[in-house]
Order: sequence, then structure tokens, then C-alpha cells
Amino acid sequence: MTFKRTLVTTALPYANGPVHIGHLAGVYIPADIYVRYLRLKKRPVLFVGGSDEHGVPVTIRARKEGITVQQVVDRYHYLIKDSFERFGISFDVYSRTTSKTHYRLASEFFRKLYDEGKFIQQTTEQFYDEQSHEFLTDRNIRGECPHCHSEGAYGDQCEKCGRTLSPDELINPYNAVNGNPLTKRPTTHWYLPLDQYQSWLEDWILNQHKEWRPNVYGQCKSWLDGGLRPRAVTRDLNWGIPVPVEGAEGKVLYVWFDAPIGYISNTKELCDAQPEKFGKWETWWKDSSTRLIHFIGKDNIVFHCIVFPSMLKAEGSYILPDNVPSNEFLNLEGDKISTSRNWAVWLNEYLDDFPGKQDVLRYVLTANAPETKDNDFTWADFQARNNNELVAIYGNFINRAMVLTHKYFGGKVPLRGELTDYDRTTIEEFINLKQTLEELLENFRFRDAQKAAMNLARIGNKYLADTEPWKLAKTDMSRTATILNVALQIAANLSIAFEPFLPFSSAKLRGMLNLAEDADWGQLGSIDILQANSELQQPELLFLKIDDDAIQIQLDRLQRIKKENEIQSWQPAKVKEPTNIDEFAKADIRVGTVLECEKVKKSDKLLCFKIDDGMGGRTILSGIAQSYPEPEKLVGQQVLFIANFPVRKMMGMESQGMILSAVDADGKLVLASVSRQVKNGAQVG
Ligand code: B3M
Ligand code: ZN
Repeated sequence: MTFKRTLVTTALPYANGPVHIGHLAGVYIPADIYVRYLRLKKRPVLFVGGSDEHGVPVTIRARKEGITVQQVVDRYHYLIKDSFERFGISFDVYSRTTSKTHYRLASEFFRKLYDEGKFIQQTTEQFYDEQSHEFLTDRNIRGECPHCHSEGAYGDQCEKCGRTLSPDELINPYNAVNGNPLTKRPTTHWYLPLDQYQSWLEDWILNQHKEWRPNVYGQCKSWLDGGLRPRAVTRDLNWGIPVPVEGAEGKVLYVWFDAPIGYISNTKELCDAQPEKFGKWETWWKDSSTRLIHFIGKDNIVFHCIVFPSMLKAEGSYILPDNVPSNEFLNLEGDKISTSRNWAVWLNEYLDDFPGKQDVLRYVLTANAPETKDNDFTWADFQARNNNELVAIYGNFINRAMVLTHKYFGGKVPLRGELTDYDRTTIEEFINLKQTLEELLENFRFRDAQKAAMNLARIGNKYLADTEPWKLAKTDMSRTATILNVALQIAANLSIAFEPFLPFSSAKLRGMLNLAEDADWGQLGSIDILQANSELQQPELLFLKIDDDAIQIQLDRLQRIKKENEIQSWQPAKVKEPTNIDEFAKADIRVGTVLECEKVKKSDKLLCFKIDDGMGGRTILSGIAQSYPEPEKLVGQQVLFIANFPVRKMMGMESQGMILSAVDADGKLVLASVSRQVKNGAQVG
């Protein structure tokens, strides 16, 4: 099948928070690279994105912030859209699932399947909050985990032990928002009978799409092997697209039913607004010569490979995805990225901290893209790739070629004389670059493709280092001219090769070389892109070094967040085995006043207390120095200590007892005391 055009979609992010590096690395940068490449190849392409503004996540955010859901989605839709724009993600359309077009299209889609009897209707018992009069979604139900018995497991998953749950399994389920106990009530929903599509899906994916990435193919296979079951496509919720059926008041389309239809609605919105430029929306969605590609993250595979295709198949008039290049996850400094734990590098914050450095992040995220397995983003790697690759190789090469041309040839491309064998070997090394890049890009291997582009910069850098034109300029001007001509042609090649990956730097480089704004992919591999004698602009640095201080600021921020998270997720320790009054009474706890307190020499942990215990005084060593950096301030305070503790020797000193303290959520020890002054030596019990 030869395709005439490509429709590229990217997962619609929930408008419940800003987007982060995980989104960019997993979905939007790879898609943008691919689309930019197709445009360079002059192949018709449409790039569709948008925000997912329904579902439970946006409603949770609204409750948390005490604002309306509409306010939440308005805020984040524009923030996300702006972040994508600033990173050069070149969408043809970025709309939202609260648009009128989408409401109409999604309702019609549902109604058609409903009218044609493609759904099954089922009444089941669901959890209900009698006080707030609402059915609850899985995520809004919490309770005790039946496996690890930790409190506060969600209706779909226990975050402590990681097991998948259904709300029915929870012990003592309650409403996550208000803590109300739950009862059960019958409710009716519509289900897409995925089991009826099982054998068709098996043939379509497992036989006809063996070329899909192994992670995608493997996940589909395991879903199919497990046997598909009907899936509810409606929910009892007050936020979403109303179910367009009589008697379905209070019910909305399930977010995963309407969101993928958003791809179609957004295409329609664009084409209806500019038909002369983009044609009819049906051409993109209903013509079998259109190739549909979904870029997504791995948690969305089942919806894009199984559920949405079944919906499209049931509807009957749409094309199906030809490929679903899904990435694995990107972690941050060894931990899973998490919006709720604020463990992320937010794109809007990155741009505040590193203005103008969009391409650096694009480069690092592609170099480390989680194409085949989960990968880790670290700030140390970010700095190293910037300083050692972008600055030291690509940037350095361009700068040398430009500066030398200005120094020796007045900023004009020098005339090339005869090529030496060495020149020819160098040129041969990149003559196949176009083909290499094309093969890799066509197969969604963006990491390797960017590596190939970087390799050309390496070739250029090495060429100048080996030929040393700055030395030759003293003796052989015509040889110098040839070398710089070749170097500048390589620079021109780089401006084309890097366009899909680093669009901002390519534009800057093309500006310096006085090349047309639009790169011509056909010229890749040529050494006749720049005309002899054509003028160059003044050199400007393509990339700047990132110093340790800038990186430290980021690391400190993450450290702070980690601390905050630990404090927030603090839970009291489990109560110890039962004891009794006799056991307890054995410990002789007393009150005493601190007379002196100082650090024990050569120890970071121990403080030495001199205590007035009402019985002649005693010395007690206590390991709380880290929590009390100014021990002298404790003098005069009353503390609690165990008076009948065996004498212990530590650091050559005797400790006569043990001082009591509590451990706070941040790990700091806090001395226990009495609520008003009592006699020293008074017993506690
Ligand atoms: N909003 C889930 C996500 O952001 C969902 C994707 C919809 S794609 C149609 O991961
Ligand atoms: Zn558990």
C-alpha cells in the first residue's frame, strides 16, 4: 500500500497540570521530529494535538485547588499549549476536548454505535455516597488494601504494594474526597463488547502489524492472550459529554471514549476553518490512502491499539492506525516522574531557568529517549551532553569555521580548489548521511538518527582539527580556502540534518550562513550548497556552556521536593506488641534539668548532658547532636530520662541513663518534656 499523506497524532495530555520532560521525551519530541522530517521531504502531513479536558484527574485538581473544573482546564490548556509552542512542537492544530466541534462529533459517534446496536447495556451495583448523592469512580474510592493492609489504597491500585485492585476488594471503602462511608446502588451503563472484536484484533495486530515496536506488539499480545471483555464507555459523573440517550441524565461519556475522538474533532476544526490549506477533514480520516500514526506513552497502548481501533471498526467509516510508536517511561534522577509528588522538570519552569535553551533539552531528551526501555534523566547528564557534545563538538566546529572565514576571507565563502585524498575521505564519510537518516527516521529510531546527525558534526570538527587551517593560512592561502569551503559546506549540511531535532539552532545557523529559511532536504550530502563568494553573517555561538551553579540549583530543588514528599507521606509507626502495667512500670522515667550540654569531641552524633536529677546529678550521652546544633541553648530545660538504664561506655565516657525524645517526620529528634516545671527527680508514669 502506498500512502499519499500522513496524519500524525500525539496523546492529548490531561489539562490537570503543566507538562513535564516525560511528556516531551515520550511523545511530543519524537512526533515533532517525525513531522518535521516529513515536511522536509515534502510529503503531505498533518500534525494534530490538543488537551484532554475530561475525566477524573481534572475534577480532582479542581477540588484540591478549590476552583471550578472549567477554571482548571482553561488554566492548564493554555499553559500546556504555550509550553509546546515554545519548545517548537510544530502542531498544525492544538485544540481541546471541550470544544463545540468535539462535543458534537463525540456525541454523534456514540449515537451512531448506539443506534446500530453496537453497545451492550448492563446494570450493575456501584459504590454510592448517600450524603453527597454521587456514584464514585475507582480513583475516588479509598480504603484498606486487602493485600498489604495499608490504609488509603485507591479503588484501582494500592500505591504501597503496587497491586492492581478493584473497588470491591477494598476493606472499609470510603469517599476519597470527603471520607464518607459508601453504600451500593444499581446503575446502568453502555459497554463496548471488546470480546466481539478479539479475533479481528488478533489478525489485524498479531498478523498484519508485526512491524510495530516490540514493546507495543508485546503489550497487545498479552492483552489479547488474556481475553478481552466488554468495557464500559459511560460513567456516572457530572463533568464530561452527556450521554446522548434519553434517560441517561447524570451520565457522561467515559473520558477514554471521547478523548481519542478528539483527534478527529481537532482535525475537523482545523480543516473546516482553512479548507483551502488543509483540505477536507474526511480525507485525513476516511481515505484509505492516509497513513495514521499515533505517538503515545506506554500507559496508553491498550487504548490506542485495542479500544480506539475497535471503536473505529464498529463505526465503520474510518481508517485505522498504521503504527503506534509508543515509548517507555523517562525517570528523573532515578525516581518515577509524578505530577502529584511534584517530581518532574516542568517545561514552563525549565524555560524560566534556561531561557533560549529549548534545543538543549530537545537534544538531551532525544539522546536519552526511552525508545526501547525506561530511561533516566539526570542533571549531570544534561550538563555533560550540553558541554561535551553541543558546545564542544557541534558549536565549536561551527564557530571555528565561521570565525576563520571572517578572519581570512572577509566573511565570504572562499573558493574551493582541488580536493586532497583526505578531503575526499572526509566527504565520503557523510555522503550517505541522507540515506542513513531517512532509514532511521522512517523507522521511528530518533535516538540513532540524532546520533547520525551529531556524527556529521564530529566529522567536521575532526576535519578542522586535522587540517589546521589557522596554521596553513600563514603559508598556503589557497589550501586554506579549500578547507574552509569544505567546512562551511559541512556546516550547511548540519543546518539541514539537525532541522528536525534542533529547529531553533538550525534556523540560527542558516541565518549565519545566509541560507534560505526553509532547509532543502534534497541538498543533504552535497558539498555545493554554499556558493563561493557568498556573504556570511557575523558568527554567533550556537550553544553556551552550562556551569555547575545552574545545575546545583536544579539538584537543590529536587532535594527540597524529596524532603517535602517524605514529610507529606509520613505515617505513624505500627503499634508494638501488647505490654502490661508491670512491664511498663519497670522503666523508671524521671524529670531532670539540663545543667550543661555540649558536643562530644570526635563524634557528630553525641551530646553530653549534665543533668540535675534531684539525686546528686548524672551524666547522660544522647545521639541527638544533628537535631540540636546549638546544644548550649538546652541549658535550663527540663527533660525526661530513664533513670534505671544500665550504665554504658561511649567514646571513653560513661552514660548513666537515656534521654527520651520523639522522631518527627523529617527525621529530626525532639526532646520530650513536661508541660510545666516540676521537681527534679519527679517520676513519670
Ligand atoms: N489524557 C492520558 C494521558 O495523558 C490521556 C491520553 C488521551 S489520548 C487520546 O496519559
Ligand atoms: Zn497494598
